[in-house]
Amino acid sequence: MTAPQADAVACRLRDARRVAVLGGAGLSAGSGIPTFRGGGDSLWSRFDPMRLATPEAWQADPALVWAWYRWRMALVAAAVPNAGHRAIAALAAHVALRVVTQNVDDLHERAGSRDVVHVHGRLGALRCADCSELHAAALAPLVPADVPERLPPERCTRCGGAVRPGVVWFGEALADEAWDAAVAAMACDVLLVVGTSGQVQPAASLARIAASRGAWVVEINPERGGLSGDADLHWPVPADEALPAVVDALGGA
Ligand code: BV8
Ligand code: ZN
Repeated sequence: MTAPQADAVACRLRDARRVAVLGGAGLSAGSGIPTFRGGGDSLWSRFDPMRLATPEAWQADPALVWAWYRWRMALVAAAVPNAGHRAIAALAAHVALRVVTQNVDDLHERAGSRDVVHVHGRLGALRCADCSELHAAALAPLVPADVPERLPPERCTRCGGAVRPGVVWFGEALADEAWDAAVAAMACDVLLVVGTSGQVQPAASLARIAASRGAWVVEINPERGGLSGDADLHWPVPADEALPAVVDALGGA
């Protein structure tokens, strides 16, 4: 028997011409990637974002920042997509779907989703902090336990500058191309807001943009958060439970 919420979402999806997902760290929690906020092993309960995820932190201590991101790259490399990622990839067989994520991992892509918009960049999209040259990730593989607490950044092959992770830090502008694609995706009939606390702007404003354009918004998150007020339905279950149930209700992958 499917949950009534799964049937309600499937019913909306059947009538939708365009569908979007706005995802956050909760989607990858089921793959063992820690979320940012909240208790347990969340990142910001263990680390100070101002010392690790700002341009000022990079200026002050690039070895510390680089080591922290190498540790996170190793966590992601060791993780596999969960049933939530796989269900989103499967949904694309049923509806015209755009995936917008705040996550910097590649688990959607590895689950089979195409054209994922990463509004906060990607861990693997390395670039030179000085000349912006892109650097394909030809880094030595690491396991999380082996990443030292400090690690000099790789050097740019063009100018010798330090190579930085391709993520958007606090105080940095989002890439125009990603932001424009995200806003365009919000012109949808149904928006699935999955696993985000809605604390970080401007990404959090995307749900309001979709709602103001007439989208029906469902929030899939065990907790209520900053975007609950924009949702027509709050479904308080983990993503890797809810999303496969929606695909089942639609008639399988
Ligand atoms: C900018 C780096 C301007 C990448 C990240 C005061 C008020 C308003 C705004 C501001 C303010 N002061 C400063 C700002 C702006 C600031 C901001 O929003 N700050 C907030 C926090 C106060 N924003 C910025 O600085 C942005 N840039 O504004 O630029 C500008 C313009 C022109 C020129 C120059 C500058 C840039 C923001 C980028 C931030 N980057 N990190 C990295 O290292 O990864 S933030 C970090 O938060 C991640 O990137 C992440 O993507 C993002 C959002 O977090 P969530 O994904 O929502 O994750 P969270 O842990 O919070 O929540 C997880 C949720 O999952 C929870 O709700 C939980 O219940 C749920 N969950 C758990 N398990 C499950 C689940 N759900 C479903 N299933 C489960 N199993
Ligand atoms: Zn360079």
